[in-house]
Amino acid sequence: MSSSLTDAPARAGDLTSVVLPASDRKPLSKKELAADQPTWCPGCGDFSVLALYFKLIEKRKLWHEKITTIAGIGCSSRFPYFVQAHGVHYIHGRALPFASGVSLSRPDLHVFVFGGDGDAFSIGGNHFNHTARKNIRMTYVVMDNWVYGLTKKQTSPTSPQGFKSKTDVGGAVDRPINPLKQAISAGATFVARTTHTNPNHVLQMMEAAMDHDGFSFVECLSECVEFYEGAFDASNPRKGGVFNTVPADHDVADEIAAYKLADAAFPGYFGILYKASCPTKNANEAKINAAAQEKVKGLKDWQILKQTFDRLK
Ligand SMILES: Cc1ncc(C[n+]2csc(CCOP(=O)(O)OP(=O)(O)O)c2C)c(N)n1
Ligand code: SF4
Ligand SMILES: [Mg+2]
Repeated sequence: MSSSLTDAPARAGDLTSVVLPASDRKPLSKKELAADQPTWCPGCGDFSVLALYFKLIEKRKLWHEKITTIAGIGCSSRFPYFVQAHGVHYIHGRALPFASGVSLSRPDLHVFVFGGDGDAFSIGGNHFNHTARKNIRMTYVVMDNWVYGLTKKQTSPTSPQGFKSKTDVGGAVDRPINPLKQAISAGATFVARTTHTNPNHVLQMMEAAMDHDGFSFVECLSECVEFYEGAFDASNPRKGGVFNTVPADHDVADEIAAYKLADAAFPGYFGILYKASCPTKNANEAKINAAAQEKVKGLKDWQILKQTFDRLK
């Protein structure tokens, strides 16, 4: 691939070769990328994730037409509204199926999905497992605040036991899910964890996730200052907590070792826990499509249709 619009690694089927090389275009600025005034509460962790997404786009010289930002419903899922590029604010819990269609049909795009813990693991839980196991190429950043923010404080699948909410007035009784363990066991090929209070780390994780050829999942702790203030203080050195990075000798290809790290009690570990190389659904489907097209090479549409009808006789 010679003249890509971006400096990011070229991908199979890249459609950008007819457009000006990246060096002939000015990098996008935050001003050009920022759309609308974010409607999040002052101090919400989601601001930091958005700012770092802009930084990522600027740094990697991704042009408007080469990225798509997709989300479901929730405070965090308002994300695409605030990005001046193609994007979709879709149905609660259904961002991943929508993103899968985009990813499989447009191999030249970087597909980013943002959303909340409720969107990802409650109503969207099944989609999460299947998108992970199918290894569909996209980056999924879950802004985990351990609560339903938009609907004003209900228990979420990641709320710890004892958390008092409108749905558990006496404290949450059910055991929370562990997003990292769930991602690893579902078959995600890239699993990382970060927190909005460490901007450099967020950028590093999003960049590594973007470069992964497959389904890359990043759990980003993002505090809801309105309904779960202080939830992540134990992971924030500025609040007396500890920010432990994944040990330097951890083998990211070792699934069992990753699972053990993911199981550590809060504040746990931050960084890339797991990374595996395995064929994507994108690559597998591209092969099937190429083989099918080879069979009808040179035929007109009506001849292909006729062949199909003849087979049905
Ligand atoms: C089908 C459907 N069910 C329920 C809702 C109501 N609803 C909107 S957002 C939300 C949960 C939001 O929590 P989360 O995904 O954690 O995002 P946050 O607001 O915390 O960022 C719910 C239950 C909805 N919009 N659509
Ligand atoms: S309610 Fe919570 S998650 Fe929603 S914008 Fe406010 S602080 Fe952020
Ligand atoms: Mg939430």
